[in-house]
Amino acid sequence: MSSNHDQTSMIRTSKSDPMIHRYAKNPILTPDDVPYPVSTVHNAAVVQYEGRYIMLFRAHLHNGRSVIGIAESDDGFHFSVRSRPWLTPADEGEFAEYEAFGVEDPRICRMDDAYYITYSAYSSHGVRIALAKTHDFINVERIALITEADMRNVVLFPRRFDGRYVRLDRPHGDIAPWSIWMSSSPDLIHWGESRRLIAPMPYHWDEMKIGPGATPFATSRGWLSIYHGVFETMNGAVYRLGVALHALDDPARILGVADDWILEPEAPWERSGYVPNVVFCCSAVPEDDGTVKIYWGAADTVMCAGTASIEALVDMCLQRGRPPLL
Ligand code: BMA
Repeated sequence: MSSNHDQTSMIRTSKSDPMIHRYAKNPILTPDDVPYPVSTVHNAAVVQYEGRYIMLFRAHLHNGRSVIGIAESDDGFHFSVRSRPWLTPADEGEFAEYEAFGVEDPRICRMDDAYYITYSAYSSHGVRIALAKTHDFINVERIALITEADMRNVVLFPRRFDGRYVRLDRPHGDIAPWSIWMSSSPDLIHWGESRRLIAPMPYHWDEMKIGPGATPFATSRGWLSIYHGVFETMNGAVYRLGVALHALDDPARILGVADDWILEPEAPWERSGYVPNVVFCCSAVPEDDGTVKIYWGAADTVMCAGTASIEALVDMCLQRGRPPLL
């Protein structure tokens, strides 16, 4: 057996030994668990807060527009939903104009004892990203709209680099394939120094488009970033998850992008639902035991969770990589 084969088998073997071990009682949250009328529960962000887990999830109301609900858990798998949505479209000012069609796909980043939330704000002007902040997951303060239209999937890094905040973002224009970009800011409000970091790879599982997923987290060998990639088939798009590693001191430097996906729609509730064949990740929670809990929306209808070995994900980026840009 070659050493390369050894590495491969250590990283990933078969469907019976996958990169992400699905929680046995998936889905972990469904519309039936929500005490107000919703038709979906998906694309949720989870963080640890005061020894518990908080989930901010997206839910479609019965008018087709999305709000953000909140749920809490002791173990990261059993969540109970609070009686009212946590973030609904603003009813006055600039945010009201840009959130009129709904708020979607939150990501949470803990930094400086605050929890920052980036979310998609939809309106007749298009979709752009808004930034909000909370200290207690009760009160929430909107800070700024931090992109123009045609931007989704913004995740913040949880520290500054040379004094600047850094985010991964995903502009969607007409010319270049939809890719993962990076921008930086002195104050979280004004962003620039944008550059393209990782592009979809032609004739690959993510050839149609990619976008940031979970808030990146630090490992001893780099920032681990779980992203989504999309392949267009004769039967519609398939959303899968991939993983990339960024240098600890400079996240613009990509150390590896795993060639294979780490999760694809397999379970019945991932293959059918509101939008079939979708696994879409907005958060990952690293644990002290070397595992990471990964959360994904399944078929834009329910929430699922699984665990993975952090070392195995890092190995996959470094040992079975592909070029970030072509
Ligand atoms: C993307 C976003 C996500 C959604 C996904 C699959 O473009 O709209 O919110 O989960 O499509 O439908």
